[in-house]
Amino acid sequence: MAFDLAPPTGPFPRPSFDASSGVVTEDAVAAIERDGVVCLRNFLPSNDVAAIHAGCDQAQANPTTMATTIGEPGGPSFFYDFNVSDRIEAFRRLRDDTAMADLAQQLMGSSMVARYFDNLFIKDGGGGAASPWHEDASFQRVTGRDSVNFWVAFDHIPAQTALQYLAGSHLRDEPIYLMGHFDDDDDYAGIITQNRVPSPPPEELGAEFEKVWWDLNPGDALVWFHRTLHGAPANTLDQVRRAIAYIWVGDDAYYDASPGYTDPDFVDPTLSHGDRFYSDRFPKVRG
Ligand SMILES: O=C(O)CCC(=O)C(=O)O
Repeated sequence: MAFDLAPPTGPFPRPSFDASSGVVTEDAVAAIERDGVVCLRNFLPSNDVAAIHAGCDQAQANPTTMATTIGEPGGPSFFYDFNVSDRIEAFRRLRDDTAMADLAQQLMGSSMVARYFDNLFIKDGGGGAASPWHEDASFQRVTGRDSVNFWVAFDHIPAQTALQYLAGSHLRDEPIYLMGHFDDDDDYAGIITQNRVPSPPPEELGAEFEKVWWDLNPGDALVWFHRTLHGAPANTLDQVRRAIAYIWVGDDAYYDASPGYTDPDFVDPTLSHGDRFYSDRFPKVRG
């Protein structure tokens, strides 16, 4: 079965769940446990989105050394940077003053939640780079089940440019697939290889699992486990596509101090290999 990131067509394969109250139903918890991903509607009130759009402009105008911009000069770019919530108030508020950590706690079924990092994504319209198939575990120093990516949309994101997931792929009983660079023209050397294996070709992944996706409005969110395989096509719309991912960990999360690096490499020398994943650097925010 051919498998790629072509925009999916047809009805959405899965329901979505309202998150405006800051609490979700047990059905939403069952969905993420089964599929490894769940779609939450109305997580962020739409009148909060304007401040966030300004925050995106601010982040892009002031990139850190961790930032990457993929694309030819003058063409559409795919920009991403990290820990914007540490320096831009709109993203700090989104992290600290919303029900995000509560929802992450509920979806993981965890007694505690700790903060790991955040990752802002800005894809210009008009094409540019895709987000290749990957599992977030390959970019993290976390083993165990409880690491979720809470990804919030700031624009309308139709199927044409939506994230796609392989439902149930988080349950694979096999090593993590090695981290691959989002930029086809770039590569990694010296990355963590312990307990990791090269990723099989995408068409082999696609043969095993059902592909799922949703159309999103600004303020909707997708939440998935770090072992769920996912990717997204290039943004071929004529408008920008902005989103941020906050990474939260729970009870079943352990620090991976393996030699090598991740991109970027958020380390904590006070933690030893196999320690529960929380510390001053990665603070507990619930429990
Ligand atoms: O927004 C995208 O296209 C990429 C998001 C993603 O892959 C991630 O957060 O892991």
